[in-house]
Amino acid sequence: MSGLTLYGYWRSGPSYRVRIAMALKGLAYRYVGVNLLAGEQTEPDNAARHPLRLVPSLELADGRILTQSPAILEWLDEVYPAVPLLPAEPMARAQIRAMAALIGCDIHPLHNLRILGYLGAEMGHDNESRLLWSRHWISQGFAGLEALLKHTEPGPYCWGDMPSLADIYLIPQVYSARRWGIDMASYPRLAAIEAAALTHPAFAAAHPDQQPDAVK
Ligand SMILES: N[C@@H](CCC(=O)N[C@@H](CS)C(=O)NCC(=O)O)C(=O)O
Repeated sequence: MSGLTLYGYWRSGPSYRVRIAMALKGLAYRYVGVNLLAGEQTEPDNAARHPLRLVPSLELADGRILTQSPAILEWLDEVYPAVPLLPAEPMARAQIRAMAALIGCDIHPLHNLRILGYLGAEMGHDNESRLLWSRHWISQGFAGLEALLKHTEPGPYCWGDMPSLADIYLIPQVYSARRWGIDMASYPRLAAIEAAALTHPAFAAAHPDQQPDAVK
C-alpha cells in the first residue's frame, strides 16, 4: 500500500485521470468516493480538503493533501518515476502536454457540473441548450485533437507505443463525450486510441464502472 488516499467520484474525469496514472505506476491506494450528485463536495470534510470544493484530492501518508489533477499527476510522476508519464525527448513532451492541456483547459472545464448548474440556475438555460453547449465545446476540442494527432509518433496511443499523459486525459474525456451523445465515428483516431487503451489493464482498472462508488 502506498499510504495514499484518493478522494474522487467514479464519473469525474479528473479523478479518472489520477486513477489511470496510479494504476500505470502500480500504486495501491485507498479510494474514498465523494458523491457529487448528492452535493458531498460542498460538505465540510471536502471543503477542508479542496479550496474549490471539487474532486479529486490526494491525501499523502503524512496527512498533507494535494489538489488539481495536473499537479497531482506531476507529483506522482516526480515521486514515482519508474513508469514515466512522459517520454524523455523535449518536443515529444511538449506535444503530449499540449494534448493534455487542450483537454484539461479547453474542453473539460466548459461542461463541468458546477458550470452547467450555473448556466441553468443563474442564466436560465434549459437542458437542451446546455446539451448543445457541452456537445459544441467537446466537438470543437476533439476536432483540434484529431489535428494534433496527425503530428505525433504513430502507434496505438496518442504518442506511439507508450501510454502517456495525453492518454490519461483523453480516455476520461472520451468516456464523458459518449455520455453527452458525441458520435465518436467523427473522430476515428480518438476512437482507435480509446479502443487500444481500454484493453490495457491500468486503464481497465481505473474505469468508472470498476470503482466502489459506481452506481450500476
Ligand atoms: N481543475 C480541476 C477540476 C476538478 C473538477 O472539475 N472536478 C469536478 C468533477 S469532474 C467536480 O468536483 N465538480 C463538482 C461540482 O461541479 O460541484 C482538476 O483538474 O482537478
